[in-house]
Amino acid sequence: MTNTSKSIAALSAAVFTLAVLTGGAFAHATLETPVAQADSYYKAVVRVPHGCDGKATDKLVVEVPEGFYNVKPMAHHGFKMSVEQGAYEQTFTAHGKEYNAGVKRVIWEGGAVEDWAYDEFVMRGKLAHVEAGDTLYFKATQYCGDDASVAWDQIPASADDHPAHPALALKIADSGSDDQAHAGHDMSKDKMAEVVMAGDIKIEKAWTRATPQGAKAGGAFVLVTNTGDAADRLIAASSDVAAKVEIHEMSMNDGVMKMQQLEKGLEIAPGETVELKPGGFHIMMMGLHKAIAEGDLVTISLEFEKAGVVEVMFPAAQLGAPTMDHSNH
Ligand SMILES: [Cu+2]
Repeated sequence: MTNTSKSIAALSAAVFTLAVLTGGAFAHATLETPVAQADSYYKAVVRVPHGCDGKATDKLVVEVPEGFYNVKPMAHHGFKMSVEQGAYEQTFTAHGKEYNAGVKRVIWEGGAVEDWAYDEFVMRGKLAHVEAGDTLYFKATQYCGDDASVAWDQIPASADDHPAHPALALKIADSGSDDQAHAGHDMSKDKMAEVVMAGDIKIEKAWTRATPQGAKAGGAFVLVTNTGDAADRLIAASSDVAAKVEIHEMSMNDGVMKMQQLEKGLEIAPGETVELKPGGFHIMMMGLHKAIAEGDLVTISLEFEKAGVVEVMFPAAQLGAPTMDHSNH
């Protein structure tokens, strides 16, 4: 053990790990992209949704799982970054070179993520010695001063097991699967919709579309799946691009298409997938500050009653892509 890891172990033992937090009632620490293809490069974006019961997070330690190699962490503004090297269980080969050891732990410390804030910590590496169906678990611990921490280190015993503090799961997808098309891509380059998890809620295939100059409203669409066993509800949304964002329903009433705000939000029943699409449920951006152009990435925060607030990127398709009449806004 290195000196640093010894001091971390001592610190872990000494700190009071909060046990009052229970699963589902708050957002877990998660990976922004929870699915990737075997043997691909992967950017692990560790999302820290809150502090430790009111206290700011001043340190984050992430363990690099076996199967994720040649890891390079990204510096984080306001934090000092360090790494610990360790032996790989299996030899990793890249460009004809063999590696038997590398970064096994990344530490960001000395900064502050307030309890009311959200932050992301990033590392990049290569997935190897894994196959479709495998799950890699990134164990992460948030420290908040000397007397509080939250360890995200529990590995579910089965698919039905929902521990209170799950380790961050990365599912390895089958190369032919639909999931794979969304995984491992650099959003800014490919403008591909990402797969986002917020607690038990899975959000994917988000998209919006370009709006005509001067348009005051635009729709946004997404697939939302409740992977948990309690109903949740999409209750609100907001974005920097519009004065307000609402959850709408479009329905046929006495032969007339009507659009209205869902005052109580949109229920996502356990095990169900709800598609927000043109002509049905949709997210409505109202009072657009400027036109949305094809290829833009529009960030919308979606708020779920149980899963909490999650930021989702909506890539914009071309103007007029599957039409929807917003004339009654
Ligand atoms: Cu609408």
